[in-house]
Amino acid sequence: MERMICAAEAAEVLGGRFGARPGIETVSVPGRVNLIGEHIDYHELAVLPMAVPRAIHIAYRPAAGGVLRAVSGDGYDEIELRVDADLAPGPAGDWGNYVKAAVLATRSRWAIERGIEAAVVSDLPPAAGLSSSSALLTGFTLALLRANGIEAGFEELMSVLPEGEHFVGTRGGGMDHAAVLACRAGAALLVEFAPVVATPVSVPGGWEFLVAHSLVMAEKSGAVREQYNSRRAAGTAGLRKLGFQTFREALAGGGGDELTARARSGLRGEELLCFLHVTSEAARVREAVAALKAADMAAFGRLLDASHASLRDQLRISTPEVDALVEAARKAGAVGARLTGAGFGGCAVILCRRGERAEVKERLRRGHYARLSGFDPVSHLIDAEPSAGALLA
Ligand code: NG1
Repeated sequence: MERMICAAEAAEVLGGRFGARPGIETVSVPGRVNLIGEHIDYHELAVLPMAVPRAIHIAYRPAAGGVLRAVSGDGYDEIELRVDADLAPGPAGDWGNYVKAAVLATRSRWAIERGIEAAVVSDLPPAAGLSSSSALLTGFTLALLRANGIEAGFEELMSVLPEGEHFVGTRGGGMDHAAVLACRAGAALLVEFAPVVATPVSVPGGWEFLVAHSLVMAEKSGAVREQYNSRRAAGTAGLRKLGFQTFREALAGGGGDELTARARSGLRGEELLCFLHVTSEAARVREAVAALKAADMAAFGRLLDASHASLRDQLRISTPEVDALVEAARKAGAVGARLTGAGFGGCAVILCRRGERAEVKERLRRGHYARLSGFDPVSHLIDAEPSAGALLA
């Protein structure tokens, strides 16, 4: 039986490390799985993520003198900094970078004086494409704001969090922050940008999603970061060569064959491939939202498959391990499957008919995972019930 980690455990860790004084509050931020719309949020195109029932829980209490001290239940190094200090990033992969990013994001809009004592526990697998980094950044931002008596809303938070994440070095978009804040239980979230608008779209009762790990860590704060950023740069370079300022402008005429022909005659190599991924994925998001609203599971499944093919062949962010997992999921009875998140490892999102998910999991376990070492069913197969974001939990 899966053991759920909860906020009370973070409070225990906090009391154990910093003393059991009163005044402890908690904030829980879920991870998210992106159903469709991959590597397009940073081009300000709409995406369709959903929060998952795994989260980062932070227990905190205001601390005097502007000092922030944080411990993690997973044994990472303790962090201590001043909330008014000049903060520079530490080594890539250091969890303190996300805490510093939260301080800077908060300070970019609000005046804060109090620090916090904080403890973090999590059952969200890291580096899996499930947004553990954005959940950490968002959680510390909310804790700092609340400890300073500031209650911020969705738009205000969205005005600082994506930019805050750039401190860590990834030129990502705002999908993750929107999802971990604003998802509703039972629904996916259509996130549009400039301006940011988040609209829940109910997941039909007959659908179930499964998240399965490829067992390859997608450590985006490490080497993969350059790869990730290069896809964004190539897409933007292609866009400019064709004379557009934004992808929305490029797609304003409806996209389709005419735009594809123009790209094929004007672009080559990386720029062409990235451009074609972005424009085709934008169309798939539109169709996926229509399929979700119409409860057309077969159409949604085909769109997942087509998205995977584009991520593998055009954007080239899949790996043999993720391709094998996606293939195994389809053979195991999934209606559709694709890589989810930043890529270069991480997870697949798998669509199943209600009642068949357990069987799909069992087949993956007996077939695909039996050949691999390091498989742990609790961390690597997640029943992705559509969950609530931090502002709605
Ligand atoms: P994950 O899967 O959390 O690494 C990253 C970006 C998203 C988006 C996806 C790809 C961050 C914080 N997250 O997500 O904005 O671009 O990749 O669709 O940069």
